[in-house]
Amino acid sequence: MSKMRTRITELLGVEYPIIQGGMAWVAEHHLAAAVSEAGGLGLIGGANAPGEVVREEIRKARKLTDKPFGVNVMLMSPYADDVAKVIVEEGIRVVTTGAGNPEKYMDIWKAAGVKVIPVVASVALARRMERHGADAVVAEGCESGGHIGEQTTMTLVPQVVDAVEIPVIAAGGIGDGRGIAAAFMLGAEAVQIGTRFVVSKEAVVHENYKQRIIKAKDIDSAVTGRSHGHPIRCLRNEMTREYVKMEAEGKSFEELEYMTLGALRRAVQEGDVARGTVMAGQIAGLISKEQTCKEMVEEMMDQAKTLMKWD
Ligand code: TUI
Repeated sequence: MSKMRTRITELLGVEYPIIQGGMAWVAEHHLAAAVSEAGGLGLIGGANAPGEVVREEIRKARKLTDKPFGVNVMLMSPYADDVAKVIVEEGIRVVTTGAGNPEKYMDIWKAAGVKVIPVVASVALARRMERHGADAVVAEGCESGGHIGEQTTMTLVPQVVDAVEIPVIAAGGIGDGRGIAAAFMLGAEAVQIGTRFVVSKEAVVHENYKQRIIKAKDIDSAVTGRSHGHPIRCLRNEMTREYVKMEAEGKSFEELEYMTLGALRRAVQEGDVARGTVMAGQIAGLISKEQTCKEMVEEMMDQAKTLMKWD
């Protein structure tokens, strides 16, 4: 298969214009290494983990691959400062950030030569990140799983592409080569894929979680947390039904948060897909089988290249 070069493949030194989402509990060293080995950019999700846990994950990933991989910093984490330092100490070359504004870390990362790619859900934040020296941005639409903004991928990506000079990576609702081709038509130079990689063979995710994604239909996700400004997309279950009911009753942010404490871990590791949080994007309905990351990447790229007559 011939190469598909964009400013992003050059910036990251990867074969294909595909980066992996920084999914909490899911994006650990096995998945990150497998996506990088497949020719994309794998990422270790810092999530709510302490710096030392992330350091161990980085070291374990290095044992599995010589190819570049990055780290995603979840900015609402109480350990974000520590993780930001560990990234520099471990010589990580690429960082993506989520759920906030990474400005305060920009100087230390840039000084260390780390490529910084903030995930944004608005044009305003994309512009601001460019001014602060971001190397690229991920424009993530609300089709995504997990913490989301308001704009759809279809509307956000071209507006961000027009607003900034740096390259744009499209995210949210992309799960096959058609999605990649569509993202390129909107002006993106790479895509971020999350939900599809959750069902990869290499992802250390409970079989129940993978099966819920594989069996999901188009309308099976719900958004919780809109009432307190932290919307999260996940697959509907007992937990989301109860959450939405409590939100309608006007329960406080603290009460609602208490209910979801540890719920993502319970779903990912213990397979409690009834009472746990099964974060996934709207594209879950399209995902029908478990494959290796290499099979996924090659299938998606073959399809995208045919559609774009890129060869
Ligand atoms: O971050 C994500 N997706 C995530 S993070 C996550 S873990 C979490 N758990 C509980 C509560 C919150 C997070 C699960 N999924 N995607 C990237 C993303 N970032 N989407 C939207 C944003 C975003 C939203 C608002 C980025 C910045 C922002 O405002 C920043 C500012 O200060 O303007």
